[in-house]
Amino acid sequence: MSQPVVYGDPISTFVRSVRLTLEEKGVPHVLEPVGLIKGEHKEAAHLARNPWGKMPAFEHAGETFYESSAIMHFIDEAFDGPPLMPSTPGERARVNQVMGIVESYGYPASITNIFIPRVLVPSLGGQTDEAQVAAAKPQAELFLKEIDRLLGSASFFGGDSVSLADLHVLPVLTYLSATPEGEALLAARPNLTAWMQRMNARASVQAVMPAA
Ligand SMILES: N[C@@H](CCC(=O)N[C@@H](CS)C(=O)NCC(=O)O)C(=O)O
Repeated sequence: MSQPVVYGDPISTFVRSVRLTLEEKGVPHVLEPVGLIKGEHKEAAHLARNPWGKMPAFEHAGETFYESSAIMHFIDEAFDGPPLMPSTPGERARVNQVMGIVESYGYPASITNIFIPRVLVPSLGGQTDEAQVAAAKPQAELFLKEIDRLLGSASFFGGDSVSLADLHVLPVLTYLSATPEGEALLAARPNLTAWMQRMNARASVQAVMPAA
């Protein structure tokens, strides 16, 4: 059977989460590049895959999906390899809760309103909107406080082994920690910092996010 295809840019957090999921399951895949900076996700070819003009999109054996959490659950259920969801309803709800937090609160605060204006915009010759960054800091702080609480003293968000929640959080925290704001917020969270180090040592992370 042909390999699953991920459409997107390797720098995108949600593309990274989907690719990390495939790597953790041991599933070889094809990355079909869609340039984020070039705006290729707003062109007709990609809009046909995802009408919202977002990445990733995903294709396997004639089925196509978008929305990273749906894709990640599909991969976990459709392929052999270690399960990436815990076994009890409570633990599963916790993993889904963390994934929802990433999508609804963590990503907008950390990426849209801190990483992009602080790092990406200047790298492209623009100027940081300081008011945008300052306004996002309390939300980023709450994001870290809450996921720190949910992680607690566990090794991973789903318990003893890596879960989809870990794979959704990591790419966002990696970019946030590359900003002075994120670095300061993370310095106050030793459990989360240790979790990041554990994650960064994984072969999947080194394959998908080699600079992490
Ligand atoms: N809820 C979507 C969000 C996808 C998303 O926002 N992707 C970003 C890249 S990390 C994107 O496509 N941004 C381009 C844009 O908003 O124009 C998912 O989980 O797949």
